[in-house]
Amino acid sequence: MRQITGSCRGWGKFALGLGLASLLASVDAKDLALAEIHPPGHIIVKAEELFASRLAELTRGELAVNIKHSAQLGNEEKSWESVRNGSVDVVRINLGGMVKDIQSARLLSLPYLFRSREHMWRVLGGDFGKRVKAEVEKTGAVVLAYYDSGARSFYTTHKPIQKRSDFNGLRIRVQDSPVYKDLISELGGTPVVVSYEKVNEAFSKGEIDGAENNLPSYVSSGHHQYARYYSMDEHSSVPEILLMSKKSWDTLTAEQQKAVTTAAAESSAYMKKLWAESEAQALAKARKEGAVILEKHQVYLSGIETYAVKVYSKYVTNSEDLGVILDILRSE
Ligand code: GTR
Repeated sequence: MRQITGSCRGWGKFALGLGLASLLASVDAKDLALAEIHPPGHIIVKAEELFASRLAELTRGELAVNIKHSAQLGNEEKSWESVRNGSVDVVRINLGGMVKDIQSARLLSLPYLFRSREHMWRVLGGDFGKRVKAEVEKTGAVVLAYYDSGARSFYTTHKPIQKRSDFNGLRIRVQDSPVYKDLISELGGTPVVVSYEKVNEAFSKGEIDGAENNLPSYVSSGHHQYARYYSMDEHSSVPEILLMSKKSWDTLTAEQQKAVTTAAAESSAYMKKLWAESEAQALAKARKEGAVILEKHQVYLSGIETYAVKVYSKYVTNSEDLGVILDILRSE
């Protein structure tokens, strides 16, 4: 517990706009640390700031979220571990980094599964979303919300990727996920696992020739300064997830839990609204700073897709999952 002193730094304009500072000035607040790898200014951190300000408002200052951005609490792998063992209260990670433990995350990470963001959101809003939640909650973490992550595309240092054979001989950074590693191998490249915070270093040391990510992360991380060719193949759309440790969740009153769920849902909706704008801003900044963007029609998708979908046979291993994947592929 700590005394809030009246400082509203980092709580965002929403809290300030509502005159919350004075309301909260003398309330005993329970601090909730939120582990985040992105820096301030990233759209995800903006969503978390809204989560924090709304939660403070809904609980009249009882719960204070302290955003530990820029990997202050360690990398994403560490966050996933910490939220399960209860050593951190809240984490925001990408489902792509949970595949070793969560079968539905493995399926979600399969390349070219979703046709659009809207398609991904519809699938998450249905039975598949319930399955993800159930599998994650078995591990000791409570699912608070999903956030947009757009579509991930490849980017490279020396020449653009346009077709399958362009991967030959390239070392491509991936998250620590067997699905992504196999994807790069199938495409003819060499996967190199590097933690997100260390990717710039790997580029500058010449240890990798490329990576893949969505536009806001490509630019906010500064990867565009090393890998100037961004090829919009949009091979995967794996959402972000906001989780609370069960240990912290159980210390909250029912009313506080309700406030947490509401604030998380509002922050997700807020982010959904801002996502397209944030992609457009990132694209404009990338172009302005010298990135060469290859539009989807300039990337010969068929050659890449044909190889990429070979990984399905390894990860869709039973008839239930096959049914799930076919349903997703066929769904509107
Ligand atoms: C970002 C995502 C992070 C992390 C990162 C990565 O887009 O928001 O959670 O997954 O990509 O590639 O490691």
